[in-house]
Amino acid sequence: MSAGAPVLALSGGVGGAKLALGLDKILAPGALTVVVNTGDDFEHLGLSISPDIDTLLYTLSGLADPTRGWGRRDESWNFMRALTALGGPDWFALGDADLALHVQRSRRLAQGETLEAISADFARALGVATRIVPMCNERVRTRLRGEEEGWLDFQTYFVRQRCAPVLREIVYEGAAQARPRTPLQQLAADGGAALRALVLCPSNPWLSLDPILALPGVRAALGASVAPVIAVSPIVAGDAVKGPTAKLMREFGLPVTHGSIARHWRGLVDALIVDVDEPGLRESCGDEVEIIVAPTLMKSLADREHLAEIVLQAADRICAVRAGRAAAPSSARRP
Ligand code: FO1
Repeated sequence: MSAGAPVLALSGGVGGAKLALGLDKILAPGALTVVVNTGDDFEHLGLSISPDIDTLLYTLSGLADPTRGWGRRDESWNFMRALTALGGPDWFALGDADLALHVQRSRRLAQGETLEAISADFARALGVATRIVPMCNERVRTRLRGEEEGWLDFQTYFVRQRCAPVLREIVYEGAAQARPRTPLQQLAADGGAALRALVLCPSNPWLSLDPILALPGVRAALGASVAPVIAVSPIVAGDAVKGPTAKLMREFGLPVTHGSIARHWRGLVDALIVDVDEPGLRESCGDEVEIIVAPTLMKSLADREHLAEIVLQAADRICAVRAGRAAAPSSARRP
């Protein structure tokens, strides 16, 4: 299939951005659209912060800090030093160059512009051809109920309390009232007929992708997609690569296995890419789902591009099989 055919990816967090970079590098400029989670967004110091949009923006523009995965590389921290000296909150680190982006976004939002328009301008300004689209423009907030702590905002849980609270419940406040942005509306309208692939990046399903699927019509659109839906499991060597995925799964009584991820995506995906096979994985996926065993730990750029190739090859294979079937009598694809 041509490198120019459009691909839609859903992503959030650092892990998702890694695969998005691999897709960005192997596809033609502008072929990739990434719909990004905004459930992590919050207001801090009077600024509107959109961490998952920024992580993707910095990752695709080569500005991301390679160690942390979030924020910019080669940062200076004069602002944080001065803020702390004034008794300001120091738990959420804002580098000097990163701060400029938050100030500019906040200023433009306050003038009534949309997060979508601002994000598109930032991508252009940073030379990113891939379309970076927030899942919606309305305020949606992932909130978590800790066993001891009660309800927490996402960044309070994730950064301030370093994911220590034992989670009992997750809600995506505002999702039901939000309007999914154009790529998702397009998917609902045409079933992704023009898409080469629809990719669920290896983000935390519960924290980074479910907010997107919680928007009206998105889960149904995914389930009805004629484009192949390819998911990459965020579990590697029986654990999460980074962040609270494994801990969250244990707290929800889920085995930290690809089987749990497969059950979470059951009925939505056509292929699941895992680092190792597991007994019973096929049953967890549901019939007709292809299980692909491939290296999913992305340390280098080559790893990111290689995994992206595997994702697209899976999609092309599924398309070819379907095209072949189209000649034969039609068969129901998914239960
Ligand atoms: N994560 C941290 O663990 N500590 C921080 O101080 C921190 C600051 C920060 C600033 C800007 C930004 O865009 C992201 C930042 N993150 C920080 C990461 C952020 O909390 C997470 O990347 C997402 O919310 C989870 O995917």
